[in-house]
Amino acid sequence: MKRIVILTGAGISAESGLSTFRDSGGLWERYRLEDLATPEAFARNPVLVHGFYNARRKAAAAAQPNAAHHALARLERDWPGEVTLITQNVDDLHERAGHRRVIHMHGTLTGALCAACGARWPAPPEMQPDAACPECGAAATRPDIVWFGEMPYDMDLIERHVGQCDIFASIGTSGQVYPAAGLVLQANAAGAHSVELNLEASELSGMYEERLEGPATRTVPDWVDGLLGRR
Ligand code: BJW
Repeated sequence: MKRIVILTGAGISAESGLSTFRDSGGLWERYRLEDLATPEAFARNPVLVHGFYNARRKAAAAAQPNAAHHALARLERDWPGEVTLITQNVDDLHERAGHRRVIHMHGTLTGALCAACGARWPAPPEMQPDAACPECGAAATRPDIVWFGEMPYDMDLIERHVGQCDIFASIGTSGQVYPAAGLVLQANAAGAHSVELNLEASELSGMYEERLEGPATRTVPDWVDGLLGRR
Protein backbone atom coordinates (compact mmCIF):
# COMPACT_ATOMS: atom_id res chain seq x y z
CA MET A 1 0.00 0.00 0.00
CA LYS A 2 1.25 3.43 -0.93
CA ARG A 3 3.24 5.49 1.56
CA ILE A 4 2.35 9.15 1.80
CA VAL A 5 4.57 11.89 3.22
CA ILE A 6 3.05 15.32 3.83
CA LEU A 7 5.01 18.49 4.61
CA THR A 8 2.98 21.38 5.99
CA GLY A 9 3.87 25.04 6.45
CA ALA A 10 2.33 28.21 7.83
CA GLY A 11 -0.25 28.43 5.01
CA ILE A 12 -2.25 25.50 6.42
CA SER A 13 -2.87 27.45 9.63
CA ALA A 14 -3.53 30.80 7.93
CA GLU A 15 -7.28 30.21 7.75
CA SER A 16 -7.23 29.44 11.48
CA GLY A 17 -6.11 33.03 11.94
CA LEU A 18 -2.37 32.42 12.51
CA SER A 19 0.04 34.64 10.57
CA THR A 20 2.33 33.21 7.92
CA PHE A 21 5.92 34.51 7.67
CA ARG A 22 6.50 35.78 4.16
CA ASP A 23 3.08 36.68 2.75
CA SER A 24 2.01 40.30 2.67
CA GLY A 25 1.16 41.12 6.29
CA GLY A 26 3.20 38.09 7.42
CA LEU A 27 5.37 38.02 10.55
CA TRP A 28 8.62 38.92 8.78
CA GLU A 29 7.02 42.08 7.40
CA ARG A 30 6.30 43.23 10.97
CA TYR A 31 9.43 41.92 12.71
CA ARG A 32 13.09 41.45 11.74
CA LEU A 33 13.85 37.74 11.80
CA GLU A 34 17.46 38.46 12.86
CA ASP A 35 16.03 40.02 16.05
CA LEU A 36 13.83 37.04 16.90
CA ALA A 37 14.58 33.73 15.26
CA THR A 38 18.29 33.11 15.81
CA PRO A 39 20.21 31.90 18.88
CA GLU A 40 22.24 35.13 18.68
CA ALA A 41 19.06 37.21 18.92
CA PHE A 42 18.01 35.23 22.01
CA ALA A 43 21.42 35.75 23.63
CA ARG A 44 21.22 39.51 22.88
CA ASN A 45 17.65 40.13 23.99
CA PRO A 46 15.84 37.20 25.66
CA VAL A 47 13.03 39.48 26.89
CA LEU A 48 12.15 40.49 23.31
CA VAL A 49 12.31 36.91 22.00
CA HIS A 50 10.24 35.53 24.89
CA GLY A 51 7.68 38.30 24.33
CA PHE A 52 7.36 37.34 20.64
CA TYR A 53 6.89 33.63 21.40
CA ASN A 54 4.58 34.25 24.39
CA ALA A 55 2.29 36.22 22.05
CA ARG A 56 2.46 33.49 19.38
CA ARG A 57 1.75 30.80 22.03
CA LYS A 58 -1.33 32.74 23.14
CA ALA A 59 -2.56 33.18 19.54
CA ALA A 60 -2.02 29.47 18.77
CA ALA A 61 -3.90 28.40 21.92
CA ALA A 62 -6.86 30.58 20.90
CA ALA A 63 -6.91 29.28 17.30
CA GLN A 64 -8.94 26.29 16.16
CA PRO A 65 -7.93 23.62 13.63
CA ASN A 66 -9.54 24.17 10.23
CA ALA A 67 -10.93 21.87 7.54
CA ALA A 68 -7.45 21.20 6.15
CA HIS A 69 -6.06 19.98 9.51
CA HIS A 70 -9.18 17.82 9.97
CA ALA A 71 -8.89 16.34 6.46
CA LEU A 72 -5.27 15.27 7.09
CA ALA A 73 -6.27 13.64 10.39
CA ARG A 74 -8.97 11.74 8.46
CA LEU A 75 -6.36 10.64 5.91
CA GLU A 76 -4.12 9.32 8.70
CA ARG A 77 -7.07 7.43 10.18
CA ASP A 78 -8.55 5.97 6.97
CA TRP A 79 -5.60 5.46 4.61
CA PRO A 80 -4.63 1.77 4.63
CA GLY A 81 -0.93 2.55 4.13
CA GLU A 82 1.53 4.72 6.04
CA VAL A 83 0.92 8.47 6.38
CA THR A 84 3.82 10.56 7.72
CA LEU A 85 3.07 14.15 8.62
CA ILE A 86 6.03 16.51 8.89
CA THR A 87 5.21 20.05 9.90
CA GLN A 88 7.34 23.16 9.98
CA ASN A 89 4.65 24.76 12.13
CA VAL A 90 5.14 25.29 15.82
CA ASP A 91 1.39 25.37 16.59
CA ASP A 92 -0.45 22.21 17.70
CA LEU A 93 -3.44 22.44 15.34
CA HIS A 94 -2.67 19.10 13.65
CA GLU A 95 -2.77 17.34 17.03
CA ARG A 96 -5.92 19.19 18.07
CA ALA A 97 -7.58 18.05 14.83
CA GLY A 98 -6.91 14.46 15.92
CA HIS A 99 -3.68 13.72 14.06
CA ARG A 100 -1.81 11.17 16.17
CA ARG A 101 1.76 11.20 14.82
CA VAL A 102 3.22 14.58 13.91
CA ILE A 103 6.91 15.33 13.34
CA HIS A 104 7.55 18.95 14.38
CA MET A 105 10.81 19.65 12.55
CA HIS A 106 10.98 23.30 13.78
CA GLY A 107 9.87 22.55 17.35
CA THR A 108 6.71 23.53 19.21
CA LEU A 109 5.31 26.48 21.12
CA THR A 110 4.08 24.05 23.77
CA GLY A 111 7.63 23.05 24.69
CA ALA A 112 10.32 24.65 26.85
CA LEU A 113 14.02 23.84 26.43
CA CYS A 114 16.95 24.49 28.73
CA ALA A 115 19.72 26.15 26.70
CA ALA A 116 22.24 24.99 29.33
CA CYS A 117 21.51 21.25 29.74
CA GLY A 118 19.03 20.40 26.95
CA ALA A 119 16.19 19.34 29.29
CA ARG A 120 12.67 19.68 27.88
CA TRP A 121 9.35 20.26 29.68
CA PRO A 122 5.89 21.63 28.85
CA ALA A 123 5.93 25.39 28.30
CA PRO A 124 3.88 27.57 30.63
CA PRO A 125 1.56 30.03 28.83
CA GLU A 126 4.00 32.88 29.66
CA MET A 127 7.65 31.87 29.60
CA GLN A 128 9.99 34.09 31.63
CA PRO A 129 13.67 34.65 30.72
CA ASP A 130 14.83 34.08 34.32
CA ALA A 131 12.78 30.87 34.85
CA ALA A 132 14.94 28.08 36.26
CA CYS A 133 15.35 24.75 34.47
CA PRO A 134 13.65 21.98 36.54
CA GLU A 135 16.63 19.65 35.83
CA CYS A 136 19.76 21.77 36.31
CA GLY A 137 18.41 24.98 37.84
CA ALA A 138 20.05 27.27 35.23
CA ALA A 139 18.14 30.41 34.27
CA ALA A 140 18.43 29.49 30.61
CA THR A 141 14.84 28.67 29.63
CA ARG A 142 14.03 29.16 25.94
CA PRO A 143 11.15 28.15 23.67
CA ASP A 144 11.68 24.70 22.12
CA ILE A 145 11.86 26.23 18.64
CA VAL A 146 14.42 25.60 15.89
CA TRP A 147 15.95 28.93 14.92
CA PHE A 148 18.07 29.80 11.89
CA GLY A 149 21.45 28.13 12.06
CA GLU A 150 20.15 25.32 14.29
CA MET A 151 19.59 21.74 13.15
CA PRO A 152 15.91 20.90 12.58
CA TYR A 153 14.60 17.98 14.61
CA ASP A 154 14.30 14.35 13.48
CA MET A 155 16.18 14.83 10.19
CA ASP A 156 17.24 11.17 10.01
CA LEU A 157 13.66 10.00 10.48
CA ILE A 158 12.36 12.58 7.98
CA GLU A 159 14.89 11.64 5.31
CA ARG A 160 14.14 7.96 5.80
CA HIS A 161 10.40 8.49 5.29
CA VAL A 162 10.84 10.84 2.32
CA GLY A 163 13.33 8.48 0.67
CA GLN A 164 10.77 5.66 0.76
CA CYS A 165 7.52 7.44 -0.05
CA ASP A 166 5.24 6.93 -3.04
CA ILE A 167 3.39 10.26 -2.73
CA PHE A 168 4.96 13.49 -1.42
CA ALA A 169 2.67 16.46 -0.77
CA SER A 170 3.62 19.90 0.44
CA ILE A 171 0.88 22.17 1.77
CA GLY A 172 1.08 25.92 2.44
CA THR A 173 4.83 26.40 2.44
CA SER A 174 6.82 28.94 0.43
CA GLY A 175 9.78 26.61 -0.11
CA GLN A 176 12.26 29.25 1.04
CA VAL A 177 13.63 27.59 4.17
CA TYR A 178 16.03 24.64 4.05
CA PRO A 179 16.32 21.74 4.67
CA ALA A 180 12.47 21.49 4.46
CA ALA A 181 12.50 23.07 0.98
CA GLY A 182 14.86 20.38 -0.32
CA LEU A 183 12.64 17.44 0.64
CA VAL A 184 10.71 17.53 -2.64
CA LEU A 185 13.97 16.92 -4.53
CA GLN A 186 14.67 13.89 -2.40
CA ALA A 187 11.11 12.61 -2.93
CA ASN A 188 11.41 13.11 -6.70
CA ALA A 189 14.73 11.26 -6.71
CA ALA A 190 13.01 8.38 -4.89
CA GLY A 191 10.40 8.22 -7.69
CA ALA A 192 7.49 9.60 -5.66
CA HIS A 193 4.56 11.45 -7.18
CA SER A 194 4.93 15.01 -5.88
CA VAL A 195 2.06 17.43 -5.40
CA GLU A 196 2.04 21.02 -4.16
CA LEU A 197 -1.06 22.51 -2.55
CA ASN A 198 -0.70 26.27 -2.14
CA LEU A 199 -2.66 29.47 -2.48
CA GLU A 200 -0.34 30.51 -5.29
CA ALA A 201 2.83 29.42 -7.06
CA SER A 202 5.83 29.06 -4.72
CA GLU A 203 9.61 29.23 -5.27
CA LEU A 204 9.61 25.49 -5.88
CA SER A 205 6.43 24.96 -7.90
CA GLY A 206 8.43 23.77 -10.91
CA MET A 207 9.69 20.80 -8.89
CA TYR A 208 6.22 19.29 -8.44
CA GLU A 209 4.48 16.96 -10.89
CA GLU A 210 1.05 18.18 -9.82
CA ARG A 211 -0.15 21.51 -8.44
CA LEU A 212 -3.43 22.31 -6.70
CA GLU A 213 -3.93 26.04 -6.29
CA GLY A 214 -6.31 27.63 -3.78
CA PRO A 215 -6.95 27.96 -0.04
CA ALA A 216 -5.95 24.91 1.98
CA THR A 217 -9.44 24.58 3.50
CA ARG A 218 -10.72 23.78 -0.01
CA THR A 219 -7.80 22.02 -1.75
CA VAL A 220 -6.78 19.71 1.11
CA PRO A 221 -10.23 18.15 1.80
CA ASP A 222 -10.70 17.71 -2.00
CA TRP A 223 -7.28 16.07 -2.33
CA VAL A 224 -7.92 13.77 0.64
CA ASP A 225 -11.37 12.82 -0.72
CA GLY A 226 -9.71 11.97 -4.06
CA LEU A 227 -7.07 9.76 -2.40
CA LEU A 228 -9.54 7.94 -0.16
CA GLY A 229 -12.01 7.53 -3.02
CA ARG A 230 -9.50 5.82 -5.30
CA ARG A 231 -7.59 3.69 -2.78
C1 BJW B 1 -1.56 29.31 1.82
C2 BJW B 1 -2.62 29.93 2.45
C3 BJW B 1 -3.80 29.22 2.46
C4 BJW B 1 -1.01 31.27 2.61
N1 BJW B 1 -3.87 28.02 1.88
N2 BJW B 1 -1.63 28.12 1.25
C5 BJW B 1 21.12 27.98 1.52
C6 BJW B 1 20.84 26.64 1.27
C7 BJW B 1 20.43 25.80 2.28
C8 BJW B 1 20.25 26.28 3.56
C9 BJW B 1 20.53 27.60 3.81
C10 BJW B 1 20.97 28.43 2.81
N3 BJW B 1 21.19 29.65 3.37
C11 BJW B 1 20.86 29.59 4.68
C12 BJW B 1 20.46 28.34 4.97
C13 BJW B 1 19.99 27.83 6.24
C14 BJW B 1 18.63 28.32 6.71
C15 BJW B 1 17.75 28.75 5.55
O1 BJW B 1 17.05 27.96 4.94
N4 BJW B 1 17.70 30.03 5.24
C16 BJW B 1 16.88 30.53 4.13
C17 BJW B 1 16.24 31.83 4.54
C18 BJW B 1 17.73 30.58 2.90
N5 BJW B 1 18.05 27.19 7.40
C19 BJW B 1 18.34 26.92 8.66
O2 BJW B 1 19.10 27.63 9.32
C20 BJW B 1 17.74 25.68 9.26
N6 BJW B 1 18.78 24.87 9.80
C21 BJW B 1 19.73 24.35 9.03
O3 BJW B 1 19.80 24.53 7.82
O4 BJW B 1 20.63 23.56 9.73
C22 BJW B 1 21.71 22.96 8.99
C23 BJW B 1 21.31 21.73 8.22
C24 BJW B 1 21.95 21.45 7.04
C25 BJW B 1 21.60 20.31 6.30
C26 BJW B 1 20.64 19.44 6.77
C27 BJW B 1 20.02 19.72 7.96
C28 BJW B 1 20.34 20.88 8.65
C29 BJW B 1 16.77 26.02 10.37
C30 BJW B 1 15.55 26.70 9.87
C31 BJW B 1 14.69 27.18 11.02
C32 BJW B 1 13.46 27.91 10.53
N7 BJW B 1 12.84 28.56 11.60
C33 BJW B 1 11.60 29.33 11.35
C34 BJW B 1 11.28 30.18 12.63
C35 BJW B 1 11.16 29.36 13.86
C36 BJW B 1 9.75 28.81 14.05
C37 BJW B 1 8.72 29.88 14.37
O5 BJW B 1 9.05 30.91 14.96
O6 BJW B 1 7.57 29.64 14.02
O7 BJW B 1 10.55 28.45 10.98
S1 BJW B 1 11.72 30.48 10.00
C38 BJW B 1 10.06 30.28 9.48
O8 BJW B 1 10.10 29.81 8.12
C39 BJW B 1 9.45 29.16 10.35
C40 BJW B 1 8.77 28.33 9.31
O9 BJW B 1 8.58 27.00 9.78
C41 BJW B 1 9.67 28.43 8.11
C42 BJW B 1 9.00 28.11 6.79
O10 BJW B 1 7.99 29.04 6.49
P1 BJW B 1 6.68 28.56 5.75
O11 BJW B 1 5.92 27.62 6.61
O12 BJW B 1 7.01 28.09 4.39
O13 BJW B 1 5.84 29.94 5.72
P2 BJW B 1 5.88 31.12 4.64
O14 BJW B 1 5.26 32.31 5.28
O15 BJW B 1 7.22 31.30 4.07
O16 BJW B 1 4.94 30.61 3.45
C43 BJW B 1 3.56 30.45 3.59
C44 BJW B 1 3.01 29.82 2.33
O17 BJW B 1 1.64 29.52 2.56
C45 BJW B 1 3.07 30.74 1.09
O18 BJW B 1 3.62 30.01 0.00
C46 BJW B 1 1.60 31.09 0.82
O19 BJW B 1 1.31 31.20 -0.56
C47 BJW B 1 0.89 29.92 1.43
N8 BJW B 1 -0.44 30.23 1.92
N9 BJW B 1 -2.17 31.19 2.91
C48 BJW B 1 -2.72 27.53 1.28
N10 BJW B 1 -4.91 29.75 3.02
